[in-house]
Amino acid sequence: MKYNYNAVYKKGNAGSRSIIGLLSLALLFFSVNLSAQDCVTGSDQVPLSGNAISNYTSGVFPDDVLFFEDFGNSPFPLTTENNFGRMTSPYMPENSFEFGIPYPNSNISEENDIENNYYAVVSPLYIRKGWNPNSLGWYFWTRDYEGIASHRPLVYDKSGEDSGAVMAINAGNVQAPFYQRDAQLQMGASYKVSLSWFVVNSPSQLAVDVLDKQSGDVLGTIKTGGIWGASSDWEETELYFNVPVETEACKIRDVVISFRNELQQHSGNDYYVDDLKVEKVQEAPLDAITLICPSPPLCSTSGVHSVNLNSLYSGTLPSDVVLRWFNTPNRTGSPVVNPNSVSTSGTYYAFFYSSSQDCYNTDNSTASVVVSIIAPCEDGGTTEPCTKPGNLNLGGDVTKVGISTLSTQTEGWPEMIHNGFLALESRDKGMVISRVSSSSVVLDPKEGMLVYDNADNCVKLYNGLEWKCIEKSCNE
Ligand SMILES: [Ca+2]
Ligand SMILES: [Ca+2]
Repeated sequence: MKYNYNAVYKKGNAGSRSIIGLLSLALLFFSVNLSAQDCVTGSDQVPLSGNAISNYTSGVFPDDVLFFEDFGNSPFPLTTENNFGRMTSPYMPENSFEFGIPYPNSNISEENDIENNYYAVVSPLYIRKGWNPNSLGWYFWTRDYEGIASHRPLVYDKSGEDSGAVMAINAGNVQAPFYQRDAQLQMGASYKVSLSWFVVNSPSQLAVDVLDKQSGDVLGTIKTGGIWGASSDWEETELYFNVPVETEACKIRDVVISFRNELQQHSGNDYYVDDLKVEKVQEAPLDAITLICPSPPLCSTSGVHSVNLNSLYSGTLPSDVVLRWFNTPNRTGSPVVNPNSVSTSGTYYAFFYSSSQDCYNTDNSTASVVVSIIAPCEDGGTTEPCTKPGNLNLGGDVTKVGISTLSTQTEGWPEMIHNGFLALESRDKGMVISRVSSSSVVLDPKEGMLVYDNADNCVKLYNGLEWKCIEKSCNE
């Protein structure tokens, strides 16, 4: 369809003009019912850009690299306090590989030895230090930095530094994920997943799943080749996937990219991974997979439960014209009262309306959008997220410290507020917390830290892993 708006108005047609001539101007204004096609010329339909779903907004993707992981460096010198250089990863999924606690911090040999289904982020040169020195029988990971004899050469991480860390994984019979991260994909784009892996004990095979964050659906899986003999050097692997172009039925944005063991085998299947990277690329090889579309979500945790119909208009409004929306193609019933915030699923039909001419561009609109409002997940998706005021009547310790701008404080303030440390009081002033250009400028943030992010216009909380806007949700 082409939409070509000349924004030319004409009033009436030849037939109606002959009637007009017999009528007074006032009568004309109130009684002549212009046919819709006479109201706006150039087109009879309103150009729209697709349908609307309440938990989806097209993203902005300034960075081509979604994430890169080199696992940093093991602490040095090696002590029992720092687990002999062994570290955990915040991206190890729950209920998957467990941290291989070294000896003597743990007396469990499976943990010390990073046995099947255990892992550690650690420099390969330091692994042996976590072994029980009286039980080195199963020690096979690599020669350690003290140079104890082994038939293997020293294995360094990808950085080549002594303390450069890898994720050491002892895979078993379960196709367990060992590293997974949230990411936002751009529809129609192509991505490259690259990783380096060193098979200490063969055989091994890895896979990467792309999961829909909302539904958990696996949208695509890409596998490395299998390695059937121990590596003599790092294996560099590049895997690719495409994201389908956006359609009314297919919207992908928030995903989880999950690296996992592909080979279901206890024996062998032990390896290091390093330099995991996911980045957008101009194009993928011809044999790259394309993600499938996720099933529609049953409920939404996005906090967005309405859509703006007017935002779907893709043209330039002719002068003197506003958009009006109806639930029927022939404008029966009343126009939608607040099209900027529609919270009821259904099909909505668009019309141009000229208030000065009091007419619509057509009697039968085929310009429609299907609105899908995804209920919030709280309470089975039946109610909006809630907030509740704190209970001030619980008793307990009083709040001893207060800062007030009032010349006369409220009687009993701040002791009347229970179990607090510090109370602030003002009739007309707010508390101002640190305002930063972006939360990313905060070096080494601490869990529980708060800032106001000027770029995202929200108060953000650092949860120990990432900064997140504080949003409306139930206090339970
Ligand atoms: Ca590394
Ligand atoms: Ca194994």
